[in-house]
Amino acid sequence: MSDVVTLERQGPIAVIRVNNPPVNALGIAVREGLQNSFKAAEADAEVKAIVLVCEGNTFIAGADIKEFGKPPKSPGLPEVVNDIEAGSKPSIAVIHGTALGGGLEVALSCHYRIARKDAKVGLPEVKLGLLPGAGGTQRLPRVVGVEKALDMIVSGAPISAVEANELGVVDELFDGDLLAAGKAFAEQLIADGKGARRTGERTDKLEGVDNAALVAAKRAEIDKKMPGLFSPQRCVSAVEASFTLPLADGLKRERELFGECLTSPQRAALVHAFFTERLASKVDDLPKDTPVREVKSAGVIGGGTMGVGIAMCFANAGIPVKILEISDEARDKAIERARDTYGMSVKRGSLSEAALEKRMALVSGITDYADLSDVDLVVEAVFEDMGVKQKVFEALDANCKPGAILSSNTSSLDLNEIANFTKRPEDVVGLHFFSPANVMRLLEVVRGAKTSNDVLATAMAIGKKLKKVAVPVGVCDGFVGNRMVFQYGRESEFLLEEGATPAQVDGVLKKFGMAMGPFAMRDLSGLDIGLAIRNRQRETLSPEYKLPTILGKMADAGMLGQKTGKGFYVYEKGSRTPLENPELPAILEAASKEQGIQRQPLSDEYILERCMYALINEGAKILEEGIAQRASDIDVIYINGYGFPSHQGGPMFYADSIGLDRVYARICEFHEQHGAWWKPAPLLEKLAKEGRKFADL
Ligand code: T1G
Repeated sequence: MSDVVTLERQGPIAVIRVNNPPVNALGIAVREGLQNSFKAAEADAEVKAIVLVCEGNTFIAGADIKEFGKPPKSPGLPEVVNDIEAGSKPSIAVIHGTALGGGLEVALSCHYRIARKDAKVGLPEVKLGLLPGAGGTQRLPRVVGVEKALDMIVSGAPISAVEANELGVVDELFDGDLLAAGKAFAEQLIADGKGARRTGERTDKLEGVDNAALVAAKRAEIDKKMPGLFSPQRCVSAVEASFTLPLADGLKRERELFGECLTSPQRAALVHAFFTERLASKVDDLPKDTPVREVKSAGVIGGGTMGVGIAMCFANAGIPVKILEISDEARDKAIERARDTYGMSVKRGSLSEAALEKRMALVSGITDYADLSDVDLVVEAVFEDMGVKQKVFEALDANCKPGAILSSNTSSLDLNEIANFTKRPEDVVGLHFFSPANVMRLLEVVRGAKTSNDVLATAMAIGKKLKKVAVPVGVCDGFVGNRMVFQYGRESEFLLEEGATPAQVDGVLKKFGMAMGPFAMRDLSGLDIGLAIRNRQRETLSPEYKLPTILGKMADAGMLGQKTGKGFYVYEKGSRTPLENPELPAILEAASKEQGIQRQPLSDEYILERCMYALINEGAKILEEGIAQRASDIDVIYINGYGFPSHQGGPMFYADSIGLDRVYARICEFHEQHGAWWKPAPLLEKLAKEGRKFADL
C-alpha cells in the first residue's frame, strides 16, 4: 500500500486517507493506493461503510498535470473511479478546499458526498485544453442535469459547496473536523440501512428535458464566444453521450474525445501556461531564506484611474491604504472614484454592499506626505514625467519610515534614476500594474540595480497577496511587455502603409486568438498615447530605424480613436462598436505615397508573421539582456497583460512550436526587406543554428 493513501478501519467504518502534498493530485501512487484501499475495504466483512478524506489544505485537486504528455501508467483514473462506484458498500467523499477535475470525478464515483461550507467543486479541465476524462462528463449530468453540467464543464468554473448542495452534487454541508463529519454521515447511513447509490445508475435528471436542444445551443454559444478553441466542442460531444448512450458506451466515448484533446497542441500550450504562471513567481537568484518585510499598510501617490485601481487592490487584500492627492478636492474625488468602481461591481452582482463598505473602510484619502510616515509600502502612480517622479520620491524619502518600501508604477521610465532621487535606493522597486489595475492580473516587478533582495522578495510576496501574477523584470525602456508591444504596434502600422486595412490586420490577430487587434486597441487607448511614444523615439532613434507615419496623419485629422468618435474605426455616439472609417483609405494612400510604397494586397499569414515575429525577436533580445529570467516569464507576461491567447502558450512557446529555424529564416528575409528593426536577435540566431528551443534555456 503506498503511503500517500492509507486505509484504517474504525469500527464498521473504513477510513481511506489521501496525503499527497501539495494538492493531493492523482499521481500513479495515489491511483494505486485508492484502488487497493477500496478493494481491501470491500473485501473486509467488518466494513459497513467507507469514508474518503484528504490531508492538507484541499481534497483531491485533479489528475497530476505533470504526468500529461508522458506514457500513461496503470491504473488509469477511469478504471479507479469505476471500481470505486462498483463497490457494494456505501462510500462517502468528504470534501474540503477544492475538489477539482479528477478530484470531483473521484467524489462523483463515491456514492455520497459531503463538503465543508467554504469548499469548492469543479471540472476545470477545459482550461487545460482537456475535458473531464474519468467519468465527469457522464456522471455530472446524471446529478445536475445536462444544462448545468454543460455550463460547468465548458466554462471550467468551480461552484461553491453551498451551490453544489443545492444542486445535489453534495448531499450535506458541515463545519469542523473532516473525519468526524464523514464518520457521522456514515453511521447515519448504516443506521438508516442505506447502501450504495451509484451515480452512473441515476437517470432521473436526464429525463423529461430537450437535452439535444441544450447541446445545440451550447455548440452555437461556443462557436460565437471561443471559435479558436479545440476542447470545448469536444466537452459538449462527451456530455451529449451521457443521454444518447448507455453509461459504459458513454464512458468509452468520453475516453476517445479525451484522447483527442490530450494530443492537441492547445493542451500542451495551456498546460505550459498553467505551470509557467507559477514558475514566474520564483526568482532564480534570490536565496530561498530571503526575509520578507511585513506589509500591514500601504500608501498610493496619485488618485487617478491607476492610483485608485492600485489602492483597490490593497483594500481587496484587506490591507489599509491611503491615497495621497494634491488637494482636498482631488483627494475626495479619488475616494469617490473608488466607491463608484466598487459600486459597479455591486450592480453587476459580483460584490455585496457589505463587502463594498468593508473595503471602502480600508481606503482613506490624505494630502500631506507626513501622513505616510507609518505605512510599510508606497506605490507612486503619478504622471509619467521624470520631474514629477523626482518631487514625489524626494518627499517620500523625507517622510516615510526607515524600512518602508518605495515603489513606482512607472510603465517605462528608468527605475534606477527614480531610486537615486532617494537616499535609500535599496528600498526602491517597480510595481508596474496594468490598467485597470483592480482587474488585470499581471504585475511586472521591476528590479532596480540597487533593489535589495528582501525588498524584491517582499514585492513578489505582496504581488501574490494582491492575487496578481507577479513577474520579476529588469530595467529597460518598457521593461518586457511594453517593450515588446511597441515592436508589434509598429509592424502593424507599417502593414497599413504597405497595403493592409485595420480590419484585415485586426481580423487576422483576433482569429489567432488575441483578445483585441492592434487597431481596436489603439482606438481604445487613444492614438495620441502611441504618437507621443513615436515622437519621443523619433528624437532618439538613428535614421535607419524608420517609423510609420500613420499615427501622425490620423492625429492631424483629429482622429484619436474612441475618445474622438473616430480613429482607425468610426464609433457612433455612445457605442464602442468599430465601424469602417470612410476617410481612412485616403489617409493610407497619402501615407504610402509619402513613404514611397506601392500599396499591394497582403496575405493573412504574412500579416501574422510580421506581427508575431516582431514580438519573438524582441523577446529573444530581452532574454539575452537578462531583462526576463526565462522565456516562459515572457509568455506569462504576454498572456496575462496583453491578451495573448493562452491556448497558443505565449510568444516564445509559439515560436518554439513553429521551430526557431523557420522563425529565424523569415526574420532574416524581413531584415532584407524592411531594414534595421528586423536585425535578428543573436540568441535567436544561435538557437536556430543549434536546432534548439527557447524552452531548452
Ligand atoms: N497537478 C500537479 N500539480 C499541481 C496541480 C495538479 N493538478 N494543481 C496544482 N499543482 C501544483 C502547482 O503547480 C504548485 O506547484 C502547487 O501545486 C500549488 O499550486 C482526469 C485530466 C488546486 C486551486 O486543473 O487550480 O483532473 O509551484 O500555486 O493557489 O478529468 O493549483 O508549488 O511547485 O496553484 O492554492 C484538473 C489545477 C487537472 C486544478 C490550488 N485540475 N490547480 O491553488 O496553489 S486535469 C486542475 C489549481 C484532470 C481528469 C483531468 C490550483 C488549486 P509549485 P497553486 P493554490
